[in-house]
Amino acid sequence: MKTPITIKNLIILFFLIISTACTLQKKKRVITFPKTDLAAESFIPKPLKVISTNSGFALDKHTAIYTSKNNTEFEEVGRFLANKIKAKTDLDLKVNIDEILDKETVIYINQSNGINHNKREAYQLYITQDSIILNSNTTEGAFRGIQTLQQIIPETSNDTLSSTKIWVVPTGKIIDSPQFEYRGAMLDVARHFFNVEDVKKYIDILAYYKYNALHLHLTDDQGWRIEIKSWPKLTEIGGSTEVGGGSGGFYTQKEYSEIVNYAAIHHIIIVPEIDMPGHTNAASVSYPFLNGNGKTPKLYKGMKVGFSTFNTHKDTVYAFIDDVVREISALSPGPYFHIGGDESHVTKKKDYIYFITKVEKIVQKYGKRIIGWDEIATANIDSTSISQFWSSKKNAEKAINKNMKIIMSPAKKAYLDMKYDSLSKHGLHWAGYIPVDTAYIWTPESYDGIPIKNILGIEAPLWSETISNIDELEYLAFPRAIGYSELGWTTQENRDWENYRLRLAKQSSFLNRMNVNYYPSILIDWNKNENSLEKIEKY
Ligand code: TNX
Repeated sequence: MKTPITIKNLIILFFLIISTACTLQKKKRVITFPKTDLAAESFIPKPLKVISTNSGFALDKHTAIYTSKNNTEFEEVGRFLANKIKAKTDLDLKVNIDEILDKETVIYINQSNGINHNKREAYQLYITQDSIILNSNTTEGAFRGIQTLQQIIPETSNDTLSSTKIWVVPTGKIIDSPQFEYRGAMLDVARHFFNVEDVKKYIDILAYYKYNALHLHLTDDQGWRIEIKSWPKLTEIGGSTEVGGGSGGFYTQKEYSEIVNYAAIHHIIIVPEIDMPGHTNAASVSYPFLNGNGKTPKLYKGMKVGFSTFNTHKDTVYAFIDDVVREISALSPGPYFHIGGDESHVTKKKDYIYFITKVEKIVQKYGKRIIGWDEIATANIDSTSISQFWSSKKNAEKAINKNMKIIMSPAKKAYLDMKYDSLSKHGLHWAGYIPVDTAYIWTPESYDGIPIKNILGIEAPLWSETISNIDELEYLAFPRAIGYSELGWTTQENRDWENYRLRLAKQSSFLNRMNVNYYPSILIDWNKNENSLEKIEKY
């Protein structure tokens, strides 16, 4: 009697399988997607490799996001994506919910050791009709990958394809990794102060374009902008004014940590800069024993550079610097501490060299690597220290001879505070005008003969002598900062101005949605339906 029972069971099992398959089949909508082309999407920065498969993934209210099990950092990336999708489409996607069966489309964000790539931020995206799989070895990679994904979710749903609203994501495969490991922007909060909310908004936009560092120029002649508990007058006195005589301001340590944490959620490190031995008037007004230029320091509201210096001979000055570096380093998880070092025109050469070498050791004691403006390469410093190239080829050669890494910020190409043209409302032009094409068309990989093996990355500095609020900040930073993101991420073979300007034109919908006051350069045919005409009239 054994055999018939088995046959009966098999028959039951067979019908069970058939009926389940039919139910699943019934649930699955058959959607005929319009032909898509993933490779033609307006990504910025352009990924390394994009292959189109010409169909569509239906993002809709049934889509669920799943992230690698027991990995809270990946789960945070999933939630970050869900929030961004909500802001763009108003869809409320669930993250890591238990039941999966009735979900028709799924986004998986996977920690996978299978990405054969030595760059931490590498990721791969596989988009098919049913699923989007994002693989990366690291959380940073997953985070960069979801920026790419955000860029291909359309602004509007296609309501003719199905009874529910769906957003059609083009299918295909993306293999991506950055060319340079350091992709930074710098904000000068010393000449004019920008509050925590302003900095957070800047971070939001930078993260979307895969920046990974924000350098804060925290001190200068006109202002000291970060609380140092052991030296309270720095902010009390030194933080009390700014260029033009406004009331200045500063970050309490709590506020600075708020910026650091906000940046960390966006996988951006904060690079704190205490500029010295020059650009130190605000510190010397607060504590006159620091001063080394023989004059009585007074609060300064002008725009000149090069008149101030610390006294490089006093032990008390180095004890002061030790406290400052210790307090700031404890609040800054990133690996770098920027010591400035530029334009110390009233510091004797031998004193400058002595000073930089001593300060390098203080910074190293607190576990950080120094970055300094290109002049620091004139001192006797370690190959582990980093030179930020802004103008002197000679200093770059010195850095190369010392086997140092270099961050590329040539003023003629990468200074966000240079005017676009003679009509620009804000900005300076000592290094020239930098229209949107000039900002993009140059090769950091070989600029001024600096070999690529020495280049850590690129950074776009925004000095704030001529800007005092977020609208003015955005006017100078955007759209040029978008181009610098591509110079840092995308290889030279994949960059092309004519192609870039078309992709840049498409960024207006994101920039408008984020309420960014970008400069509507006439070199770009901004999408006409995005209120940009209104903006063009405004300028
Ligand atoms: C030069 S670049 C400076 C800054 C000014 C800037 C204005 C550099 C290291 N120093 O102090 O703000 O020019 O463009």
